[in-house]
Amino acid sequence: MRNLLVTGGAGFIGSNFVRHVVDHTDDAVVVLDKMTYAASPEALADLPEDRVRTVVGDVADAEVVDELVAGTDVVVHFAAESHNDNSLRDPWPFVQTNIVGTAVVLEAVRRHDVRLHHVSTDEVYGDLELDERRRFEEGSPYRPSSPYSASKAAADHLVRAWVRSMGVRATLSNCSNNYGPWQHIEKFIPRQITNLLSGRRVKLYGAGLNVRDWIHVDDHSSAVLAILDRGEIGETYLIGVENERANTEVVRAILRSLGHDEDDFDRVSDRVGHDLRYAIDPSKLRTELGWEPRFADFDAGLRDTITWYADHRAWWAPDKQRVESAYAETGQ
Ligand code: NAD
Ligand code: TDX
Repeated sequence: MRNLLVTGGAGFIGSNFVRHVVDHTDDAVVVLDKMTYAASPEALADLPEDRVRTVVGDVADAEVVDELVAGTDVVVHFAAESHNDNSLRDPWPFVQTNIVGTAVVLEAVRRHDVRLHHVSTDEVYGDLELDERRRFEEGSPYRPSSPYSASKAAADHLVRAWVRSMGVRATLSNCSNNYGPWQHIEKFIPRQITNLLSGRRVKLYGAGLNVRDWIHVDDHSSAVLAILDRGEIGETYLIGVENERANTEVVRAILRSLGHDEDDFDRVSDRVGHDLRYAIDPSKLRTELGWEPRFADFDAGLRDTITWYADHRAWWAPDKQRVESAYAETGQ
Protein backbone atom coordinates (compact mmCIF):
# COMPACT_ATOMS: atom_id res chain seq x y z
CA MET A 1 0.00 0.00 0.00
CA ARG A 2 1.34 3.42 -1.06
CA ASN A 3 0.32 7.00 -0.31
CA LEU A 4 -0.15 8.75 -3.65
CA LEU A 5 -0.38 12.49 -4.19
CA VAL A 6 -2.32 13.06 -7.42
CA THR A 7 -2.12 16.64 -8.71
CA GLY A 8 -5.01 17.65 -10.96
CA GLY A 9 -6.94 14.67 -9.60
CA ALA A 10 -10.32 16.38 -10.07
CA GLY A 11 -9.79 16.82 -13.82
CA PHE A 12 -10.79 14.49 -16.64
CA ILE A 13 -7.84 12.08 -16.65
CA GLY A 14 -6.83 12.65 -13.02
CA SER A 15 -10.27 11.71 -11.65
CA ASN A 16 -10.47 8.61 -13.86
CA PHE A 17 -6.98 7.67 -12.64
CA VAL A 18 -7.97 8.08 -8.97
CA ARG A 19 -10.99 5.80 -9.53
CA HIS A 20 -8.74 3.28 -11.30
CA VAL A 21 -6.33 3.31 -8.33
CA VAL A 22 -9.18 2.76 -5.86
CA ASP A 23 -10.52 -0.14 -7.97
CA HIS A 24 -7.20 -1.87 -8.69
CA THR A 25 -4.84 -1.23 -5.75
CA ASP A 26 -4.76 -0.77 -1.96
CA ASP A 27 -3.19 2.68 -2.32
CA ALA A 28 -4.49 5.77 -0.52
CA VAL A 29 -4.79 8.99 -2.53
CA VAL A 30 -4.54 12.67 -1.70
CA VAL A 31 -5.80 14.85 -4.56
CA LEU A 32 -4.33 18.34 -4.91
CA ASP A 33 -6.45 20.40 -7.29
CA LYS A 34 -7.01 24.12 -7.78
CA MET A 35 -10.61 23.43 -8.91
CA THR A 36 -10.38 25.53 -12.07
CA TYR A 37 -13.25 25.63 -14.58
CA ALA A 38 -11.97 22.22 -15.81
CA ALA A 39 -12.32 20.40 -12.48
CA SER A 40 -15.18 18.02 -11.64
CA PRO A 41 -15.30 17.36 -7.90
CA GLU A 42 -18.48 15.35 -8.71
CA ALA A 43 -16.23 12.78 -10.38
CA LEU A 44 -14.70 11.92 -6.99
CA ALA A 45 -17.83 12.27 -4.85
CA ASP A 46 -18.71 8.57 -4.59
CA LEU A 47 -15.17 7.34 -3.82
CA PRO A 48 -14.51 6.03 -0.27
CA GLU A 49 -13.41 8.77 2.14
CA ASP A 50 -10.88 6.50 3.83
CA ARG A 51 -9.07 6.05 0.46
CA VAL A 52 -9.37 9.48 -1.18
CA ARG A 53 -8.91 12.92 0.40
CA THR A 54 -9.10 16.17 -1.57
CA VAL A 55 -7.09 19.32 -0.88
CA VAL A 56 -7.98 22.46 -2.82
CA GLY A 57 -4.77 24.28 -3.70
CA ASP A 58 -2.42 25.46 -6.43
CA VAL A 59 0.37 23.24 -7.67
CA ALA A 60 2.49 26.36 -8.06
CA ASP A 61 2.11 27.15 -4.32
CA ALA A 62 5.41 25.87 -2.89
CA GLU A 63 4.22 25.84 0.72
CA VAL A 64 1.12 23.71 0.08
CA VAL A 65 2.97 21.34 -2.25
CA ASP A 66 5.90 20.90 0.13
CA GLU A 67 3.63 20.01 3.03
CA LEU A 68 1.70 17.42 1.00
CA VAL A 69 4.75 15.87 -0.65
CA ALA A 70 6.34 15.35 2.79
CA GLY A 71 3.73 12.70 3.66
CA THR A 72 3.71 10.95 0.29
CA ASP A 73 5.38 7.90 -1.30
CA VAL A 74 4.73 8.83 -4.95
CA VAL A 75 3.52 11.98 -6.71
CA VAL A 76 1.55 11.54 -9.94
CA HIS A 77 1.52 14.93 -11.65
CA PHE A 78 -1.52 15.52 -13.90
CA ALA A 79 -2.30 19.15 -12.97
CA ALA A 80 -2.20 21.38 -16.03
CA GLU A 81 -4.06 23.84 -18.15
CA SER A 82 -4.91 21.40 -20.94
CA HIS A 83 -6.78 23.02 -23.83
CA ASN A 84 -4.92 24.19 -26.95
CA ASP A 85 -7.61 26.68 -28.00
CA ASN A 86 -7.51 28.40 -24.59
CA SER A 87 -3.72 28.64 -24.80
CA LEU A 88 -4.07 30.55 -28.08
CA ARG A 89 -6.45 33.04 -26.41
CA ASP A 90 -4.38 33.51 -23.21
CA PRO A 91 -1.08 31.65 -22.72
CA TRP A 92 -0.25 32.94 -19.22
CA PRO A 93 -2.11 30.34 -17.11
CA PHE A 94 -0.30 27.67 -19.18
CA VAL A 95 3.11 29.13 -18.40
CA GLN A 96 2.24 29.49 -14.72
CA THR A 97 0.63 26.11 -14.03
CA ASN A 98 2.39 23.85 -16.53
CA ILE A 99 5.92 25.23 -16.24
CA VAL A 100 6.17 26.98 -12.85
CA GLY A 101 3.85 24.38 -11.25
CA THR A 102 6.04 21.52 -12.47
CA ALA A 103 9.18 23.25 -11.15
CA VAL A 104 7.51 23.59 -7.74
CA VAL A 105 6.62 19.88 -7.73
CA LEU A 106 10.19 18.98 -8.73
CA GLU A 107 11.72 21.02 -5.93
CA ALA A 108 9.39 19.41 -3.38
CA VAL A 109 10.10 15.83 -4.50
CA ARG A 110 13.81 16.64 -4.54
CA ARG A 111 13.73 18.00 -0.96
CA HIS A 112 11.79 14.99 0.36
CA ASP A 113 13.30 12.34 -1.97
CA VAL A 114 9.86 11.25 -3.21
CA ARG A 115 9.30 9.38 -6.49
CA LEU A 116 7.51 11.39 -9.24
CA HIS A 117 5.56 10.36 -12.32
CA HIS A 118 5.12 13.25 -14.75
CA VAL A 119 2.14 13.02 -17.13
CA SER A 120 2.69 14.60 -20.52
CA THR A 121 1.37 14.60 -24.07
CA ASP A 122 2.40 13.44 -27.55
CA GLU A 123 1.90 17.04 -28.71
CA VAL A 124 5.41 17.91 -27.51
CA TYR A 125 6.66 16.17 -30.68
CA GLY A 126 4.76 18.51 -33.02
CA ASP A 127 2.92 16.86 -35.89
CA LEU A 128 3.37 14.32 -38.69
CA GLU A 129 2.40 14.36 -42.37
CA LEU A 130 -0.78 12.45 -43.24
CA ASP A 131 1.00 10.06 -45.61
CA GLU A 132 4.30 9.36 -43.80
CA ARG A 133 4.90 6.01 -42.10
CA ARG A 134 6.81 7.53 -39.19
CA ARG A 135 5.12 7.66 -35.76
CA PHE A 136 6.25 9.33 -32.53
CA GLU A 137 8.82 7.37 -30.52
CA GLU A 138 10.51 8.06 -27.17
CA GLY A 139 13.50 9.60 -29.01
CA SER A 140 11.53 11.82 -31.42
CA PRO A 141 12.67 15.46 -31.42
CA TYR A 142 10.61 18.05 -29.54
CA ARG A 143 8.80 20.47 -31.89
CA PRO A 144 5.71 21.86 -30.08
CA SER A 145 3.27 24.10 -31.98
CA SER A 146 0.96 25.81 -29.46
CA PRO A 147 1.55 27.62 -26.17
CA TYR A 148 -0.06 24.57 -24.48
CA SER A 149 2.25 22.00 -26.08
CA ALA A 150 5.28 24.30 -25.65
CA SER A 151 4.51 24.60 -21.93
CA LYS A 152 4.22 20.80 -21.62
CA ALA A 153 7.52 20.43 -23.53
CA ALA A 154 9.17 22.88 -21.13
CA ALA A 155 7.86 20.86 -18.16
CA ASP A 156 9.25 17.62 -19.66
CA HIS A 157 12.67 19.25 -20.04
CA LEU A 158 12.58 20.42 -16.42
CA VAL A 159 11.79 16.88 -15.23
CA ARG A 160 14.70 15.39 -17.21
CA ALA A 161 17.09 18.06 -15.90
CA TRP A 162 16.04 17.38 -12.29
CA VAL A 163 16.55 13.64 -12.89
CA ARG A 164 19.97 14.01 -14.44
CA SER A 165 21.43 16.77 -12.29
CA MET A 166 19.41 16.99 -9.07
CA GLY A 167 19.00 13.32 -8.17
CA VAL A 168 15.22 13.28 -8.57
CA ARG A 169 13.60 9.84 -9.12
CA ALA A 170 11.08 10.42 -11.90
CA THR A 171 9.45 8.68 -14.83
CA LEU A 172 7.61 10.40 -17.69
CA SER A 173 4.81 9.43 -20.05
CA ASN A 174 3.53 11.08 -23.21
CA CYS A 175 0.03 9.93 -24.12
CA SER A 176 -2.14 10.43 -27.20
CA ASN A 177 -5.66 11.96 -27.23
CA ASN A 178 -7.92 10.61 -24.45
CA TYR A 179 -11.68 10.15 -24.57
CA GLY A 180 -14.22 8.86 -22.05
CA PRO A 181 -16.36 10.01 -19.10
CA TRP A 182 -15.83 13.38 -17.37
CA GLN A 183 -13.96 15.03 -20.27
CA HIS A 184 -14.67 18.75 -20.35
CA ILE A 185 -17.16 19.81 -23.04
CA GLU A 186 -14.66 22.26 -24.55
CA LYS A 187 -12.79 19.25 -26.02
CA PHE A 188 -13.56 17.80 -29.47
CA ILE A 189 -15.53 14.60 -28.76
CA PRO A 190 -17.66 15.82 -25.80
CA ARG A 191 -18.27 19.15 -27.55
CA GLN A 192 -19.82 17.42 -30.56
CA ILE A 193 -21.83 14.93 -28.48
CA THR A 194 -23.25 17.68 -26.25
CA ASN A 195 -23.89 19.94 -29.26
CA LEU A 196 -26.20 17.28 -30.67
CA LEU A 197 -27.74 16.49 -27.27
CA SER A 198 -28.57 20.20 -26.80
CA GLY A 199 -29.98 20.85 -30.29
CA ARG A 200 -26.83 22.54 -31.65
CA ARG A 201 -24.79 21.61 -34.70
CA VAL A 202 -21.50 19.73 -34.90
CA LYS A 203 -18.48 22.03 -35.49
CA LEU A 204 -15.51 20.74 -37.46
CA TYR A 205 -12.36 22.88 -37.71
CA GLY A 206 -11.23 23.57 -41.29
CA ALA A 207 -11.19 20.62 -43.70
CA GLY A 208 -11.26 18.10 -40.82
CA LEU A 209 -8.43 16.02 -42.30
CA ASN A 210 -6.44 16.25 -39.06
CA VAL A 211 -5.73 12.87 -37.48
CA ARG A 212 -5.69 12.08 -33.76
CA ASP A 213 -4.69 8.77 -32.11
CA TRP A 214 -7.55 8.09 -29.65
CA ILE A 215 -7.13 6.14 -26.40
CA HIS A 216 -9.78 5.38 -23.77
CA VAL A 217 -8.93 7.22 -20.55
CA ASP A 218 -8.99 3.96 -18.55
CA ASP A 219 -6.21 2.56 -20.74
CA HIS A 220 -4.19 5.71 -19.96
CA SER A 221 -4.78 5.05 -16.25
CA SER A 222 -3.67 1.41 -16.42
CA ALA A 223 -0.55 2.43 -18.34
CA VAL A 224 0.40 5.01 -15.70
CA LEU A 225 -0.12 2.38 -13.00
CA ALA A 226 2.13 -0.06 -14.92
CA ILE A 227 4.82 2.64 -15.07
CA LEU A 228 4.48 3.31 -11.32
CA ASP A 229 4.84 -0.43 -10.65
CA ARG A 230 7.45 -1.47 -13.21
CA GLY A 231 8.82 1.66 -14.93
CA GLU A 232 12.51 2.49 -14.73
CA ILE A 233 13.59 5.78 -13.14
CA GLY A 234 14.62 8.36 -15.72
CA GLU A 235 12.71 6.62 -18.53
CA THR A 236 9.98 7.98 -20.79
CA TYR A 237 7.09 5.81 -22.02
CA LEU A 238 4.79 6.68 -24.92
CA ILE A 239 1.17 5.63 -24.31
CA GLY A 240 -1.18 4.87 -27.21
CA VAL A 241 -3.30 2.12 -28.74
CA GLU A 242 -2.60 2.59 -32.50
CA ASN A 243 -6.02 4.05 -33.21
CA GLU A 244 -5.62 6.89 -35.71
CA ARG A 245 -8.81 8.58 -36.90
CA ALA A 246 -9.41 11.66 -39.06
CA ASN A 247 -11.63 14.25 -37.35
CA THR A 248 -14.21 13.84 -40.13
CA GLU A 249 -14.47 10.09 -39.34
CA VAL A 250 -15.06 10.78 -35.63
CA VAL A 251 -17.68 13.43 -36.34
CA ARG A 252 -19.53 11.10 -38.75
CA ALA A 253 -19.51 8.27 -36.19
CA ILE A 254 -21.02 10.57 -33.53
CA LEU A 255 -23.68 11.85 -35.93
CA ARG A 256 -24.64 8.29 -36.98
CA SER A 257 -24.80 7.09 -33.36
CA LEU A 258 -27.22 9.85 -32.44
CA GLY A 259 -29.44 9.17 -35.46
CA HIS A 260 -28.37 12.12 -37.66
CA ASP A 261 -27.29 12.27 -41.29
CA GLU A 262 -23.50 11.80 -41.21
CA ASP A 263 -22.89 14.91 -43.36
CA ASP A 264 -24.97 17.16 -41.14
CA PHE A 265 -22.09 19.21 -39.65
CA ASP A 266 -20.70 22.77 -39.97
CA ARG A 267 -17.17 23.58 -41.04
CA VAL A 268 -15.88 26.44 -38.89
CA SER A 269 -12.64 28.48 -38.72
CA ASP A 270 -9.55 26.33 -38.45
CA ARG A 271 -7.34 26.37 -35.34
CA VAL A 272 -4.28 28.61 -35.83
CA GLY A 273 -1.15 26.44 -36.20
CA HIS A 274 -3.38 23.32 -36.19
CA ASP A 275 -1.28 20.14 -35.86
CA LEU A 276 -2.04 17.80 -38.76
CA ARG A 277 -1.46 14.32 -37.37
CA TYR A 278 -0.40 12.61 -34.14
CA ALA A 279 0.51 8.91 -34.02
CA ILE A 280 2.20 6.94 -31.24
CA ASP A 281 4.41 3.87 -31.43
CA PRO A 282 3.69 2.21 -28.04
CA SER A 283 6.15 -0.72 -28.49
CA LYS A 284 8.36 0.19 -25.53
CA LEU A 285 5.47 0.24 -23.05
CA ARG A 286 4.15 -3.05 -24.40
CA THR A 287 7.41 -4.98 -24.65
CA GLU A 288 9.31 -3.61 -21.62
CA LEU A 289 6.40 -3.31 -19.16
CA GLY A 290 4.04 -5.93 -20.64
CA TRP A 291 1.17 -3.42 -20.74
CA GLU A 292 -1.92 -4.24 -22.81
CA PRO A 293 -4.92 -1.97 -23.48
CA ARG A 294 -8.41 -3.15 -22.53
CA PHE A 295 -10.52 -0.76 -24.63
CA ALA A 296 -9.19 -1.44 -28.12
CA ASP A 297 -12.63 -1.14 -29.80
CA PHE A 298 -12.91 2.62 -30.42
CA ASP A 299 -16.41 2.47 -31.94
CA ALA A 300 -17.77 0.66 -28.86
CA GLY A 301 -15.92 3.06 -26.53
CA LEU A 302 -17.33 6.05 -28.42
CA ARG A 303 -20.88 4.66 -28.17
CA ASP A 304 -20.44 4.16 -24.39
CA THR A 305 -19.13 7.71 -24.08
CA ILE A 306 -22.15 9.08 -25.97
CA THR A 307 -24.45 7.17 -23.59
CA TRP A 308 -22.50 8.52 -20.61
CA TYR A 309 -22.99 12.15 -21.73
CA ALA A 310 -26.68 11.51 -22.37
CA ASP A 311 -26.95 10.17 -18.81
CA HIS A 312 -24.97 13.05 -17.21
CA ARG A 313 -26.74 16.07 -18.68
CA ALA A 314 -27.04 17.69 -15.22
CA TRP A 315 -23.24 17.80 -15.00
CA TRP A 316 -22.48 19.46 -18.37
CA ALA A 317 -25.61 21.41 -19.33
CA PRO A 318 -25.10 24.40 -16.95
CA ASP A 319 -21.71 25.17 -18.60
CA LYS A 320 -22.72 24.61 -22.23
CA GLN A 321 -23.77 28.15 -23.17
CA ARG A 322 -20.61 29.71 -21.70
CA VAL A 323 -18.34 27.30 -23.61
CA GLU A 324 -20.18 27.88 -26.90
CA SER A 325 -20.16 31.67 -26.45
CA ALA A 326 -16.37 31.60 -26.02
CA TYR A 327 -16.03 29.55 -29.23
CA ALA A 328 -18.37 31.90 -31.10
CA GLU A 329 -15.95 34.78 -30.44
CA THR A 330 -13.28 33.05 -32.56
CA GLY A 331 -15.73 31.90 -35.23
CA GLN A 332 -15.59 28.30 -34.01
P1 NAD B 1 -8.22 18.77 -17.42
O1 NAD B 1 -8.13 20.16 -17.90
O2 NAD B 1 -9.49 18.01 -17.61
O3 NAD B 1 -7.86 18.69 -15.86
C1 NAD B 1 -6.82 19.42 -15.31
C2 NAD B 1 -7.02 19.48 -13.79
O4 NAD B 1 -5.91 20.19 -13.24
C3 NAD B 1 -8.29 20.21 -13.38
O5 NAD B 1 -8.96 19.51 -12.36
C4 NAD B 1 -7.77 21.55 -12.84
O6 NAD B 1 -8.59 22.12 -11.82
C5 NAD B 1 -6.40 21.15 -12.32
N1 NAD B 1 -5.49 22.30 -12.27
C6 NAD B 1 -5.29 23.25 -13.24
N2 NAD B 1 -4.41 24.16 -12.80
C7 NAD B 1 -4.03 23.77 -11.56
C8 NAD B 1 -3.13 24.30 -10.61
N3 NAD B 1 -2.45 25.45 -10.84
N4 NAD B 1 -2.98 23.66 -9.43
C9 NAD B 1 -3.68 22.52 -9.16
N5 NAD B 1 -4.55 21.99 -10.02
C10 NAD B 1 -4.72 22.60 -11.22
O7 NAD B 1 -7.00 18.03 -18.13
P2 NAD B 1 -6.86 16.49 -18.56
O8 NAD B 1 -7.33 16.34 -19.95
O9 NAD B 1 -7.38 15.64 -17.50
O10 NAD B 1 -5.25 16.36 -18.59
C11 NAD B 1 -4.54 15.94 -17.44
C12 NAD B 1 -3.06 15.83 -17.79
O11 NAD B 1 -2.89 14.88 -18.83
C13 NAD B 1 -2.44 17.13 -18.27
O12 NAD B 1 -1.13 17.21 -17.75
C14 NAD B 1 -2.40 16.97 -19.78
O13 NAD B 1 -1.35 17.71 -20.35
C15 NAD B 1 -2.16 15.48 -19.90
N6 NAD B 1 -2.63 14.85 -21.16
C16 NAD B 1 -3.92 15.03 -21.56
C17 NAD B 1 -4.37 14.37 -22.71
C18 NAD B 1 -5.80 14.50 -23.19
O14 NAD B 1 -6.15 13.96 -24.23
N7 NAD B 1 -6.69 15.16 -22.47
C19 NAD B 1 -3.49 13.58 -23.45
C20 NAD B 1 -2.16 13.43 -22.99
C21 NAD B 1 -1.75 14.07 -21.84
O1 TDX C 1 -14.94 21.86 -31.91
C1 TDX C 1 -13.90 21.33 -32.28
N1 TDX C 1 -13.77 20.96 -33.58
C2 TDX C 1 -12.65 20.37 -34.08
O2 TDX C 1 -12.59 20.05 -35.27
C3 TDX C 1 -12.79 21.08 -31.38
C4 TDX C 1 -12.88 21.49 -29.93
C5 TDX C 1 -11.65 20.47 -31.88
N2 TDX C 1 -11.59 20.12 -33.20
C6 TDX C 1 -10.38 19.41 -33.69
C7 TDX C 1 -9.05 19.97 -33.29
C8 TDX C 1 -8.18 18.73 -33.21
O3 TDX C 1 -7.71 18.39 -34.51
O4 TDX C 1 -10.43 18.11 -33.08
C9 TDX C 1 -9.12 17.64 -32.74
C10 TDX C 1 -9.05 17.37 -31.23
O5 TDX C 1 -9.16 18.61 -30.57
P1 TDX C 1 -9.03 18.75 -28.96
O6 TDX C 1 -10.06 17.93 -28.31
O7 TDX C 1 -8.96 20.20 -28.65
O8 TDX C 1 -7.65 17.99 -28.68
P2 TDX C 1 -6.12 18.28 -29.13
O9 TDX C 1 -5.90 19.70 -29.49
O10 TDX C 1 -5.75 17.22 -30.10
O11 TDX C 1 -5.38 18.04 -27.69
C11 TDX C 1 -5.80 16.96 -26.84
O12 TDX C 1 -4.92 15.86 -26.91
C12 TDX C 1 -3.63 16.03 -26.39
C13 TDX C 1 -5.91 17.43 -25.38
O13 TDX C 1 -6.80 18.52 -25.30
C14 TDX C 1 -4.55 17.78 -24.83
O14 TDX C 1 -4.65 18.12 -23.46
C15 TDX C 1 -3.65 16.59 -24.98
O15 TDX C 1 -2.34 16.93 -24.60
